[in-house]
Amino acid sequence: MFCNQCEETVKGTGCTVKGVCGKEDEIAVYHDLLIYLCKGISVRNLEAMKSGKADPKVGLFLADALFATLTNVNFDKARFIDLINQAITMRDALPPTGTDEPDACTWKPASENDLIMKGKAVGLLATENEDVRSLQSTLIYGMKGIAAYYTHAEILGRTDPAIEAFLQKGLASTLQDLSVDEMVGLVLECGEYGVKVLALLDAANTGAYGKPEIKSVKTTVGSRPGILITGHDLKDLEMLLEQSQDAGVDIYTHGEMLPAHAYPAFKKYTHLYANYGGSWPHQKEEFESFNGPVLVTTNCIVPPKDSYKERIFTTGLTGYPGVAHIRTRDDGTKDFSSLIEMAKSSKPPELLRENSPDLITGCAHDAVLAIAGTVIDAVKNGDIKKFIVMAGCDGRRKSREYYTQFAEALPKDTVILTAGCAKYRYNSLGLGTIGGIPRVLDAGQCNDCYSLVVIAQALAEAFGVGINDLPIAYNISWYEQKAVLVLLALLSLGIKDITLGPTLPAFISPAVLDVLVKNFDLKSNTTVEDDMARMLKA
Ligand code: FS2
Ligand code: SF4
Repeated sequence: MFCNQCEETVKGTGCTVKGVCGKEDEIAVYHDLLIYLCKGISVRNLEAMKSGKADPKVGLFLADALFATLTNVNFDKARFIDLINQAITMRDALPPTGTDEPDACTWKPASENDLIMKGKAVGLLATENEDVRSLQSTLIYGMKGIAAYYTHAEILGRTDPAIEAFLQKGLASTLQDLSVDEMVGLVLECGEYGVKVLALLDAANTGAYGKPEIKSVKTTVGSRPGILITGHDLKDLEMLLEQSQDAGVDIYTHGEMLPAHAYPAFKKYTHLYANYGGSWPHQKEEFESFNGPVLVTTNCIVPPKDSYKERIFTTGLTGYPGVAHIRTRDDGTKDFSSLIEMAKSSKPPELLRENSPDLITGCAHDAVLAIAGTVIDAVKNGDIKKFIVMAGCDGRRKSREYYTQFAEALPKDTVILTAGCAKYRYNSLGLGTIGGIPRVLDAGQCNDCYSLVVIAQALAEAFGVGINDLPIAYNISWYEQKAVLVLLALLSLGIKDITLGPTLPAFISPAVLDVLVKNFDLKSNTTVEDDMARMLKA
């Protein structure tokens, strides 16, 4: 195996024996093979579009397949073999493009061992040129981000054929001999589609559940048994709330599900009780002490301990061997009765921390723009000197303490704009308010970085300046491929001078980094003191 797609990759170069995430060599090889087959499907379906013979199911299948290979989503061999078989069937049902098709369009396995052999042959290192590999990887990882967000939007009934077509164009492009300029163009186009898919998901979430309202969420525990729900899928939360409302149990959010409390549609569920725990790296301790069943709706699942494994349920594209999986019925519904029954006989959750503060969330674009006048006045009269976008992911590494220290060290006339699970590094520090405006404005999940862009664009308009002339600095933390997409989306909007950490992606070659530095002034984070001084400069 060779995988370098996340920030925690071994030695900052690549995982070669087993992933730090827990991904076994065999699963990594299946990931590579599945993506290879997706390239073959894309070549054929793009050609079939010209004669009206395209398969309309291809776009969503590709999105699901790419999403399944994202970090910390699915570790289940059987599910990948199933996806690989589906990919071969789908590809072979499409008309061949000619007699000189790429191997990805024609290769067939004779045995399960062939899957392994082929997956090993078509991995990342099959591309010898370091810069080509870097640009193709950046594109594929960005598209994994598109795929994840697109899947969520589709679940809520929002689709966009242009996004599906881009996934196919991007995948097919990696089988072509393109110039560096053409590959850079595709990476930037991926960022443009990133903006589109973030907007689509924003419309899907707000269309289904209303516009988030600024909300203070408690972090205490009740006396009834609970079900913990983590991940990003609001539809799963809705179905769980609906099915559990008279069961005598409470529903707690975890990780990226915290912002769900801000959606008006969930207010009627009085058993949506509190948020329990923090970001994904802490789940081993938090799932243990929760005592009740845990529903994992997306990434990030960490290989579970035996002590609580039987209380974990995956759903959607997530999976882990030996963990119960809740399937989606043909009509899109799910049956959560097994979790609910388990919860009824579970002990209530244990309190994680005495006096842990409430967490403020729901500061998405509509909620913040509703108080835009107050925010603009605070900037004009100098009460707010700078906004710092500290969005993205959390992770295991000790070096991420940088983000807590940075937030603590920020002067009191600064406001943090956040989204994603990175927020747990500083959303309970009690940083206070400025004229009633929380100093940590949490727009929501990582996809709600879209809200931060909308807020920045509205401020730029209000002040009559360009987006890079606003008093906003970007100190982004990344971990997985959705953050790669969010970064590309920000770059496509022309946002410059972004600081990225805690380390730069291993898949960015020195030459590609040079392009990013020259064109976008992208920087790696350094020390709290140096970065603070640079970012607070007028
Ligand atoms: Fe955090 Fe993990 Fe949102 Fe990422 S919960 S790192 O996948 O998606 O952010
Ligand atoms: Fe390693 Fe990250 Fe890939 Fe897991 S996802 S194998 S930790 S690079």
